[in-house]
Amino acid sequence: MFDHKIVFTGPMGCGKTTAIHTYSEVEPVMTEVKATESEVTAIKENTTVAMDYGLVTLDEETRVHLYGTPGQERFDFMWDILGEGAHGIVVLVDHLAADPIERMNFYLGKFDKFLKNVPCVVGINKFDSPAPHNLKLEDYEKAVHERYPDMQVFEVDIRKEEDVRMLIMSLLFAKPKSITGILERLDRLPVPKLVQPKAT
Ligand SMILES: Nc1nc2c(ncn2[C@@H]2O[C@H](COP(=O)(O)OP(=O)(O)O)[C@@H](O)[C@H]2O)c(=O)[nH]1
Ligand SMILES: [Mg+2]
Repeated sequence: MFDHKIVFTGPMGCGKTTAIHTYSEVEPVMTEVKATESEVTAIKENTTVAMDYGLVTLDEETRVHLYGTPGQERFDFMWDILGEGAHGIVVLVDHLAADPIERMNFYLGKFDKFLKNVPCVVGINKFDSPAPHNLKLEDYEKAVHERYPDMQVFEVDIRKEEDVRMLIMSLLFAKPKSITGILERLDRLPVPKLVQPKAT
């Protein structure tokens, strides 16, 4: 069995918990509590305090563990814990935020130390409603590619299973980022068994 760890990150309300709910085949483990801080209650009733967790089996050999980082900065310490050993990182962007590119850059920066070895994709979520700005997908791409020329940027509706799947697949099939990445991947691939030559 090959286990992959994919981390969803991004600011509060970008859709991390929704992504894991949409795709997990087991009842997701959530550490949601009733929000009390005004910065949170202004946005939603519940908030994730430690992490979200879900699991999906792609085939008989491959499982993907899905983790969502907590939204609030006072749980920053969890990000390094979740980033460690990740095989892919999804940065989700709330297109409806006032300053989505600044927020996206902030999260890319937070995970930057992992991005040398670990593939990352950006998912721009909530494209379905009018936003308080005129940003287009190309604007997000331009901002990402200034710093990470190979990183893929997708428009997604994270409530749709196929969109979550696309993000995960693009990470699992991304080309390795470094020798460390190649070695890690080799570790997870089935190695063909050597056939002993028959004695003649
Ligand atoms: N309009 C719209 N709402 C969405 C979309 N994705 C998620 N939401 C809603 O956004 C809210 C916040 O999502 P949540 O998953 O809790 O965000 P988290 O803080 O990143 O875990 C929820 O009420 C979702 O139903 C989307 O693509 N479009
Ligand atoms: Mg959440």
